Amino acid sequence: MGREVDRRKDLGGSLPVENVQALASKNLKDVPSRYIRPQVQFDEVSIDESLHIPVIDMSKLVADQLGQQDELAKLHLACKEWGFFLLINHGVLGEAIKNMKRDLQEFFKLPLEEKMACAQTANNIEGYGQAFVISEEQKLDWGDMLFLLPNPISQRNMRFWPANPTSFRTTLDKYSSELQRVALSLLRSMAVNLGVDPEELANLYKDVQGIRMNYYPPCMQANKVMGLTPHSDATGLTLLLQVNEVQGLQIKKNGKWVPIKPIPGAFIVNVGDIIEQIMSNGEYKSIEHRAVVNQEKERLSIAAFHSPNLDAMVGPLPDLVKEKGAKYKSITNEEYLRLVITSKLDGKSFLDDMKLGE
Ligand SMILES: O=C(O)CCC(=O)C(=O)O
Repeated sequence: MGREVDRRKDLGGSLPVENVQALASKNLKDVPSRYIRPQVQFDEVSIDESLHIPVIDMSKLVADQLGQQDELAKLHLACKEWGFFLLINHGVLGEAIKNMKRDLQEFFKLPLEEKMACAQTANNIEGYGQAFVISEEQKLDWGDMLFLLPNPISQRNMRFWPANPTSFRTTLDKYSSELQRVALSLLRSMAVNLGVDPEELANLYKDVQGIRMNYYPPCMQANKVMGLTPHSDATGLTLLLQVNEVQGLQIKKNGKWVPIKPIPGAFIVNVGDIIEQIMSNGEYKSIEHRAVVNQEKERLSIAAFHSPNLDAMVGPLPDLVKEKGAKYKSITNEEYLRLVITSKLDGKSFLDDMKLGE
């Protein structure tokens, strides 16, 4: 086990809590109170059909393509005004996506004891379980997850990678490298838009990738529980894939929750807190989002998070603070990750803590 793995292990973990898939299979009429959030049913959900999340065509972002400038401008606006967009023509092989969806569904179908072979261990962020549980009192999410760090490859901790289904490891290896490639390419386009060196920025992000695979069981009291607590992603750039046909992602826009309807085959991309801070000094937006639960059907999603290297500084890029001054603090990514992992998910409060006074 390399030094970096040990450093990651020390970053902290989450308190162990009951497996939600097993709990849901009991078909309890009343969900335990730790999952009940009575206010959820009163949250305002937008039904405004005119609110269309931007769609970015990745094939047009590539240099010398017809329409490149227009697509770059669309991407810039999407990052500034939405912080979220759908990505089409991304070039990820359909086969890699299909296999990932299939193997993940197979994994979650396994008996609990088999899935527990990949269970989280104390003080470790990887494995099967839950994240961001820091107290015995806090409300819990109606979902389980498998979190793995496929990159850097040299520091993979295979102890947490499912051996069943047998193709899982090869499938995730392929999927993660494809997504890493897409993320780096998008980051280069964002760098062009922000006026910073694309290769310098891509270099910062070339190593660290985490993949969170979510399983939200159905719930009879779906309107009173939350699949995933409202949060903004503490990382850099997220590529999300909805695995089955069940929708549940909602993003906060103009004070309301807007349900996101994915285009088949597209990724849902969002700017994370580090891009809000490290790249754009507040110009791009890392938007709060959440996952709601379906009353009858299970829902699965896969979020691939891309972050700067552990030794990088998390803070505004020097080129961007010359005129307006830094709006956020700068700390090492290692210190930053430790803070994130040992905090409770709580909207955008974490990013607020990184803000410097006006
Ligand atoms: O399940 C979803 O649609 C959202 C997942 C997500 O936000 C996450 O894993 O951080």
